[in-house]
Amino acid sequence: EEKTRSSYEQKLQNAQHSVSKKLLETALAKQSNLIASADVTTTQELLELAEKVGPNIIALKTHIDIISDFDYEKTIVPLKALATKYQFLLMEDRKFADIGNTQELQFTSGVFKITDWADFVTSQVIGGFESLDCFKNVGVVAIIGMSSKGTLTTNSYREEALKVALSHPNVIGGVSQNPIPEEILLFTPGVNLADSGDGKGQQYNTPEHVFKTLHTDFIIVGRGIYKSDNPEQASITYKNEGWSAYLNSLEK
Ligand code: 6AU
Repeated sequence: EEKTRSSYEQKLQNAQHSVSKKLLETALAKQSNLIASADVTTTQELLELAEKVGPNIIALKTHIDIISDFDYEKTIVPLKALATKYQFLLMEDRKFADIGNTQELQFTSGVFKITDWADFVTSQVIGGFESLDCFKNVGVVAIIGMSSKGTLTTNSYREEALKVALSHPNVIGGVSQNPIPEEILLFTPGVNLADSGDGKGQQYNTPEHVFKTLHTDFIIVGRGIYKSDNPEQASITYKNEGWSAYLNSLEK
């Protein structure tokens, strides 16, 4: 008999961090476990995408440093308004990977001032436990394993990375292509219904696969949505696929 997973309701009861609670509450309220990755390069594209997919997602994942015309007032202020309007969180996929002091500067300073607007951020844990101390006011999603071909996140790396992630109070989850302990939330990118790869090392799985075999909590979809002819419809498709895959994964 296969092991069952905990439901979002069960995870919500055990959640300690305010951002974990918010994510789980949003998932249940919107019946969605979809995070759209907005890997677009202008403010207009970013805001248009957020407007189209906003109702169907629990979070919008940004790479804010690829926005060529970034301006706090013109980019972040309206993005935050859309996040409030459609009830989604902002996940900045910065993948910090330095010593604590440098990460703190990258998080709080420069033009992006991530600390002022992101609900949660991604970070490598390669800098060790204390490198994560600076993310006090947000949740951290630790990079445990990567989706790309030839990644150096081997079994033994992932084991050590998990020790850091599970022990740090700022960490709410991990990004991985393998199952992780249920104490933290699992975020899985590399999800696409049409393709198996992108010719640049990315490797894709289906929502069904990642819920069934990894017991993931949230799927992250980039090109499957923003490159689609109809991003709004694509977000509905991934939302529905993700939700039914989640429900199926609750059954024995
Ligand atoms: O669906 P795609 O391939 O268009 O986009 C996947 C998104 C990109 C990557 O930077 C990110 O997910 N990603 C991550 C994250 C979220 O941290 C880790 C990883 O291992 N693979 C991956 O693709 O924005």
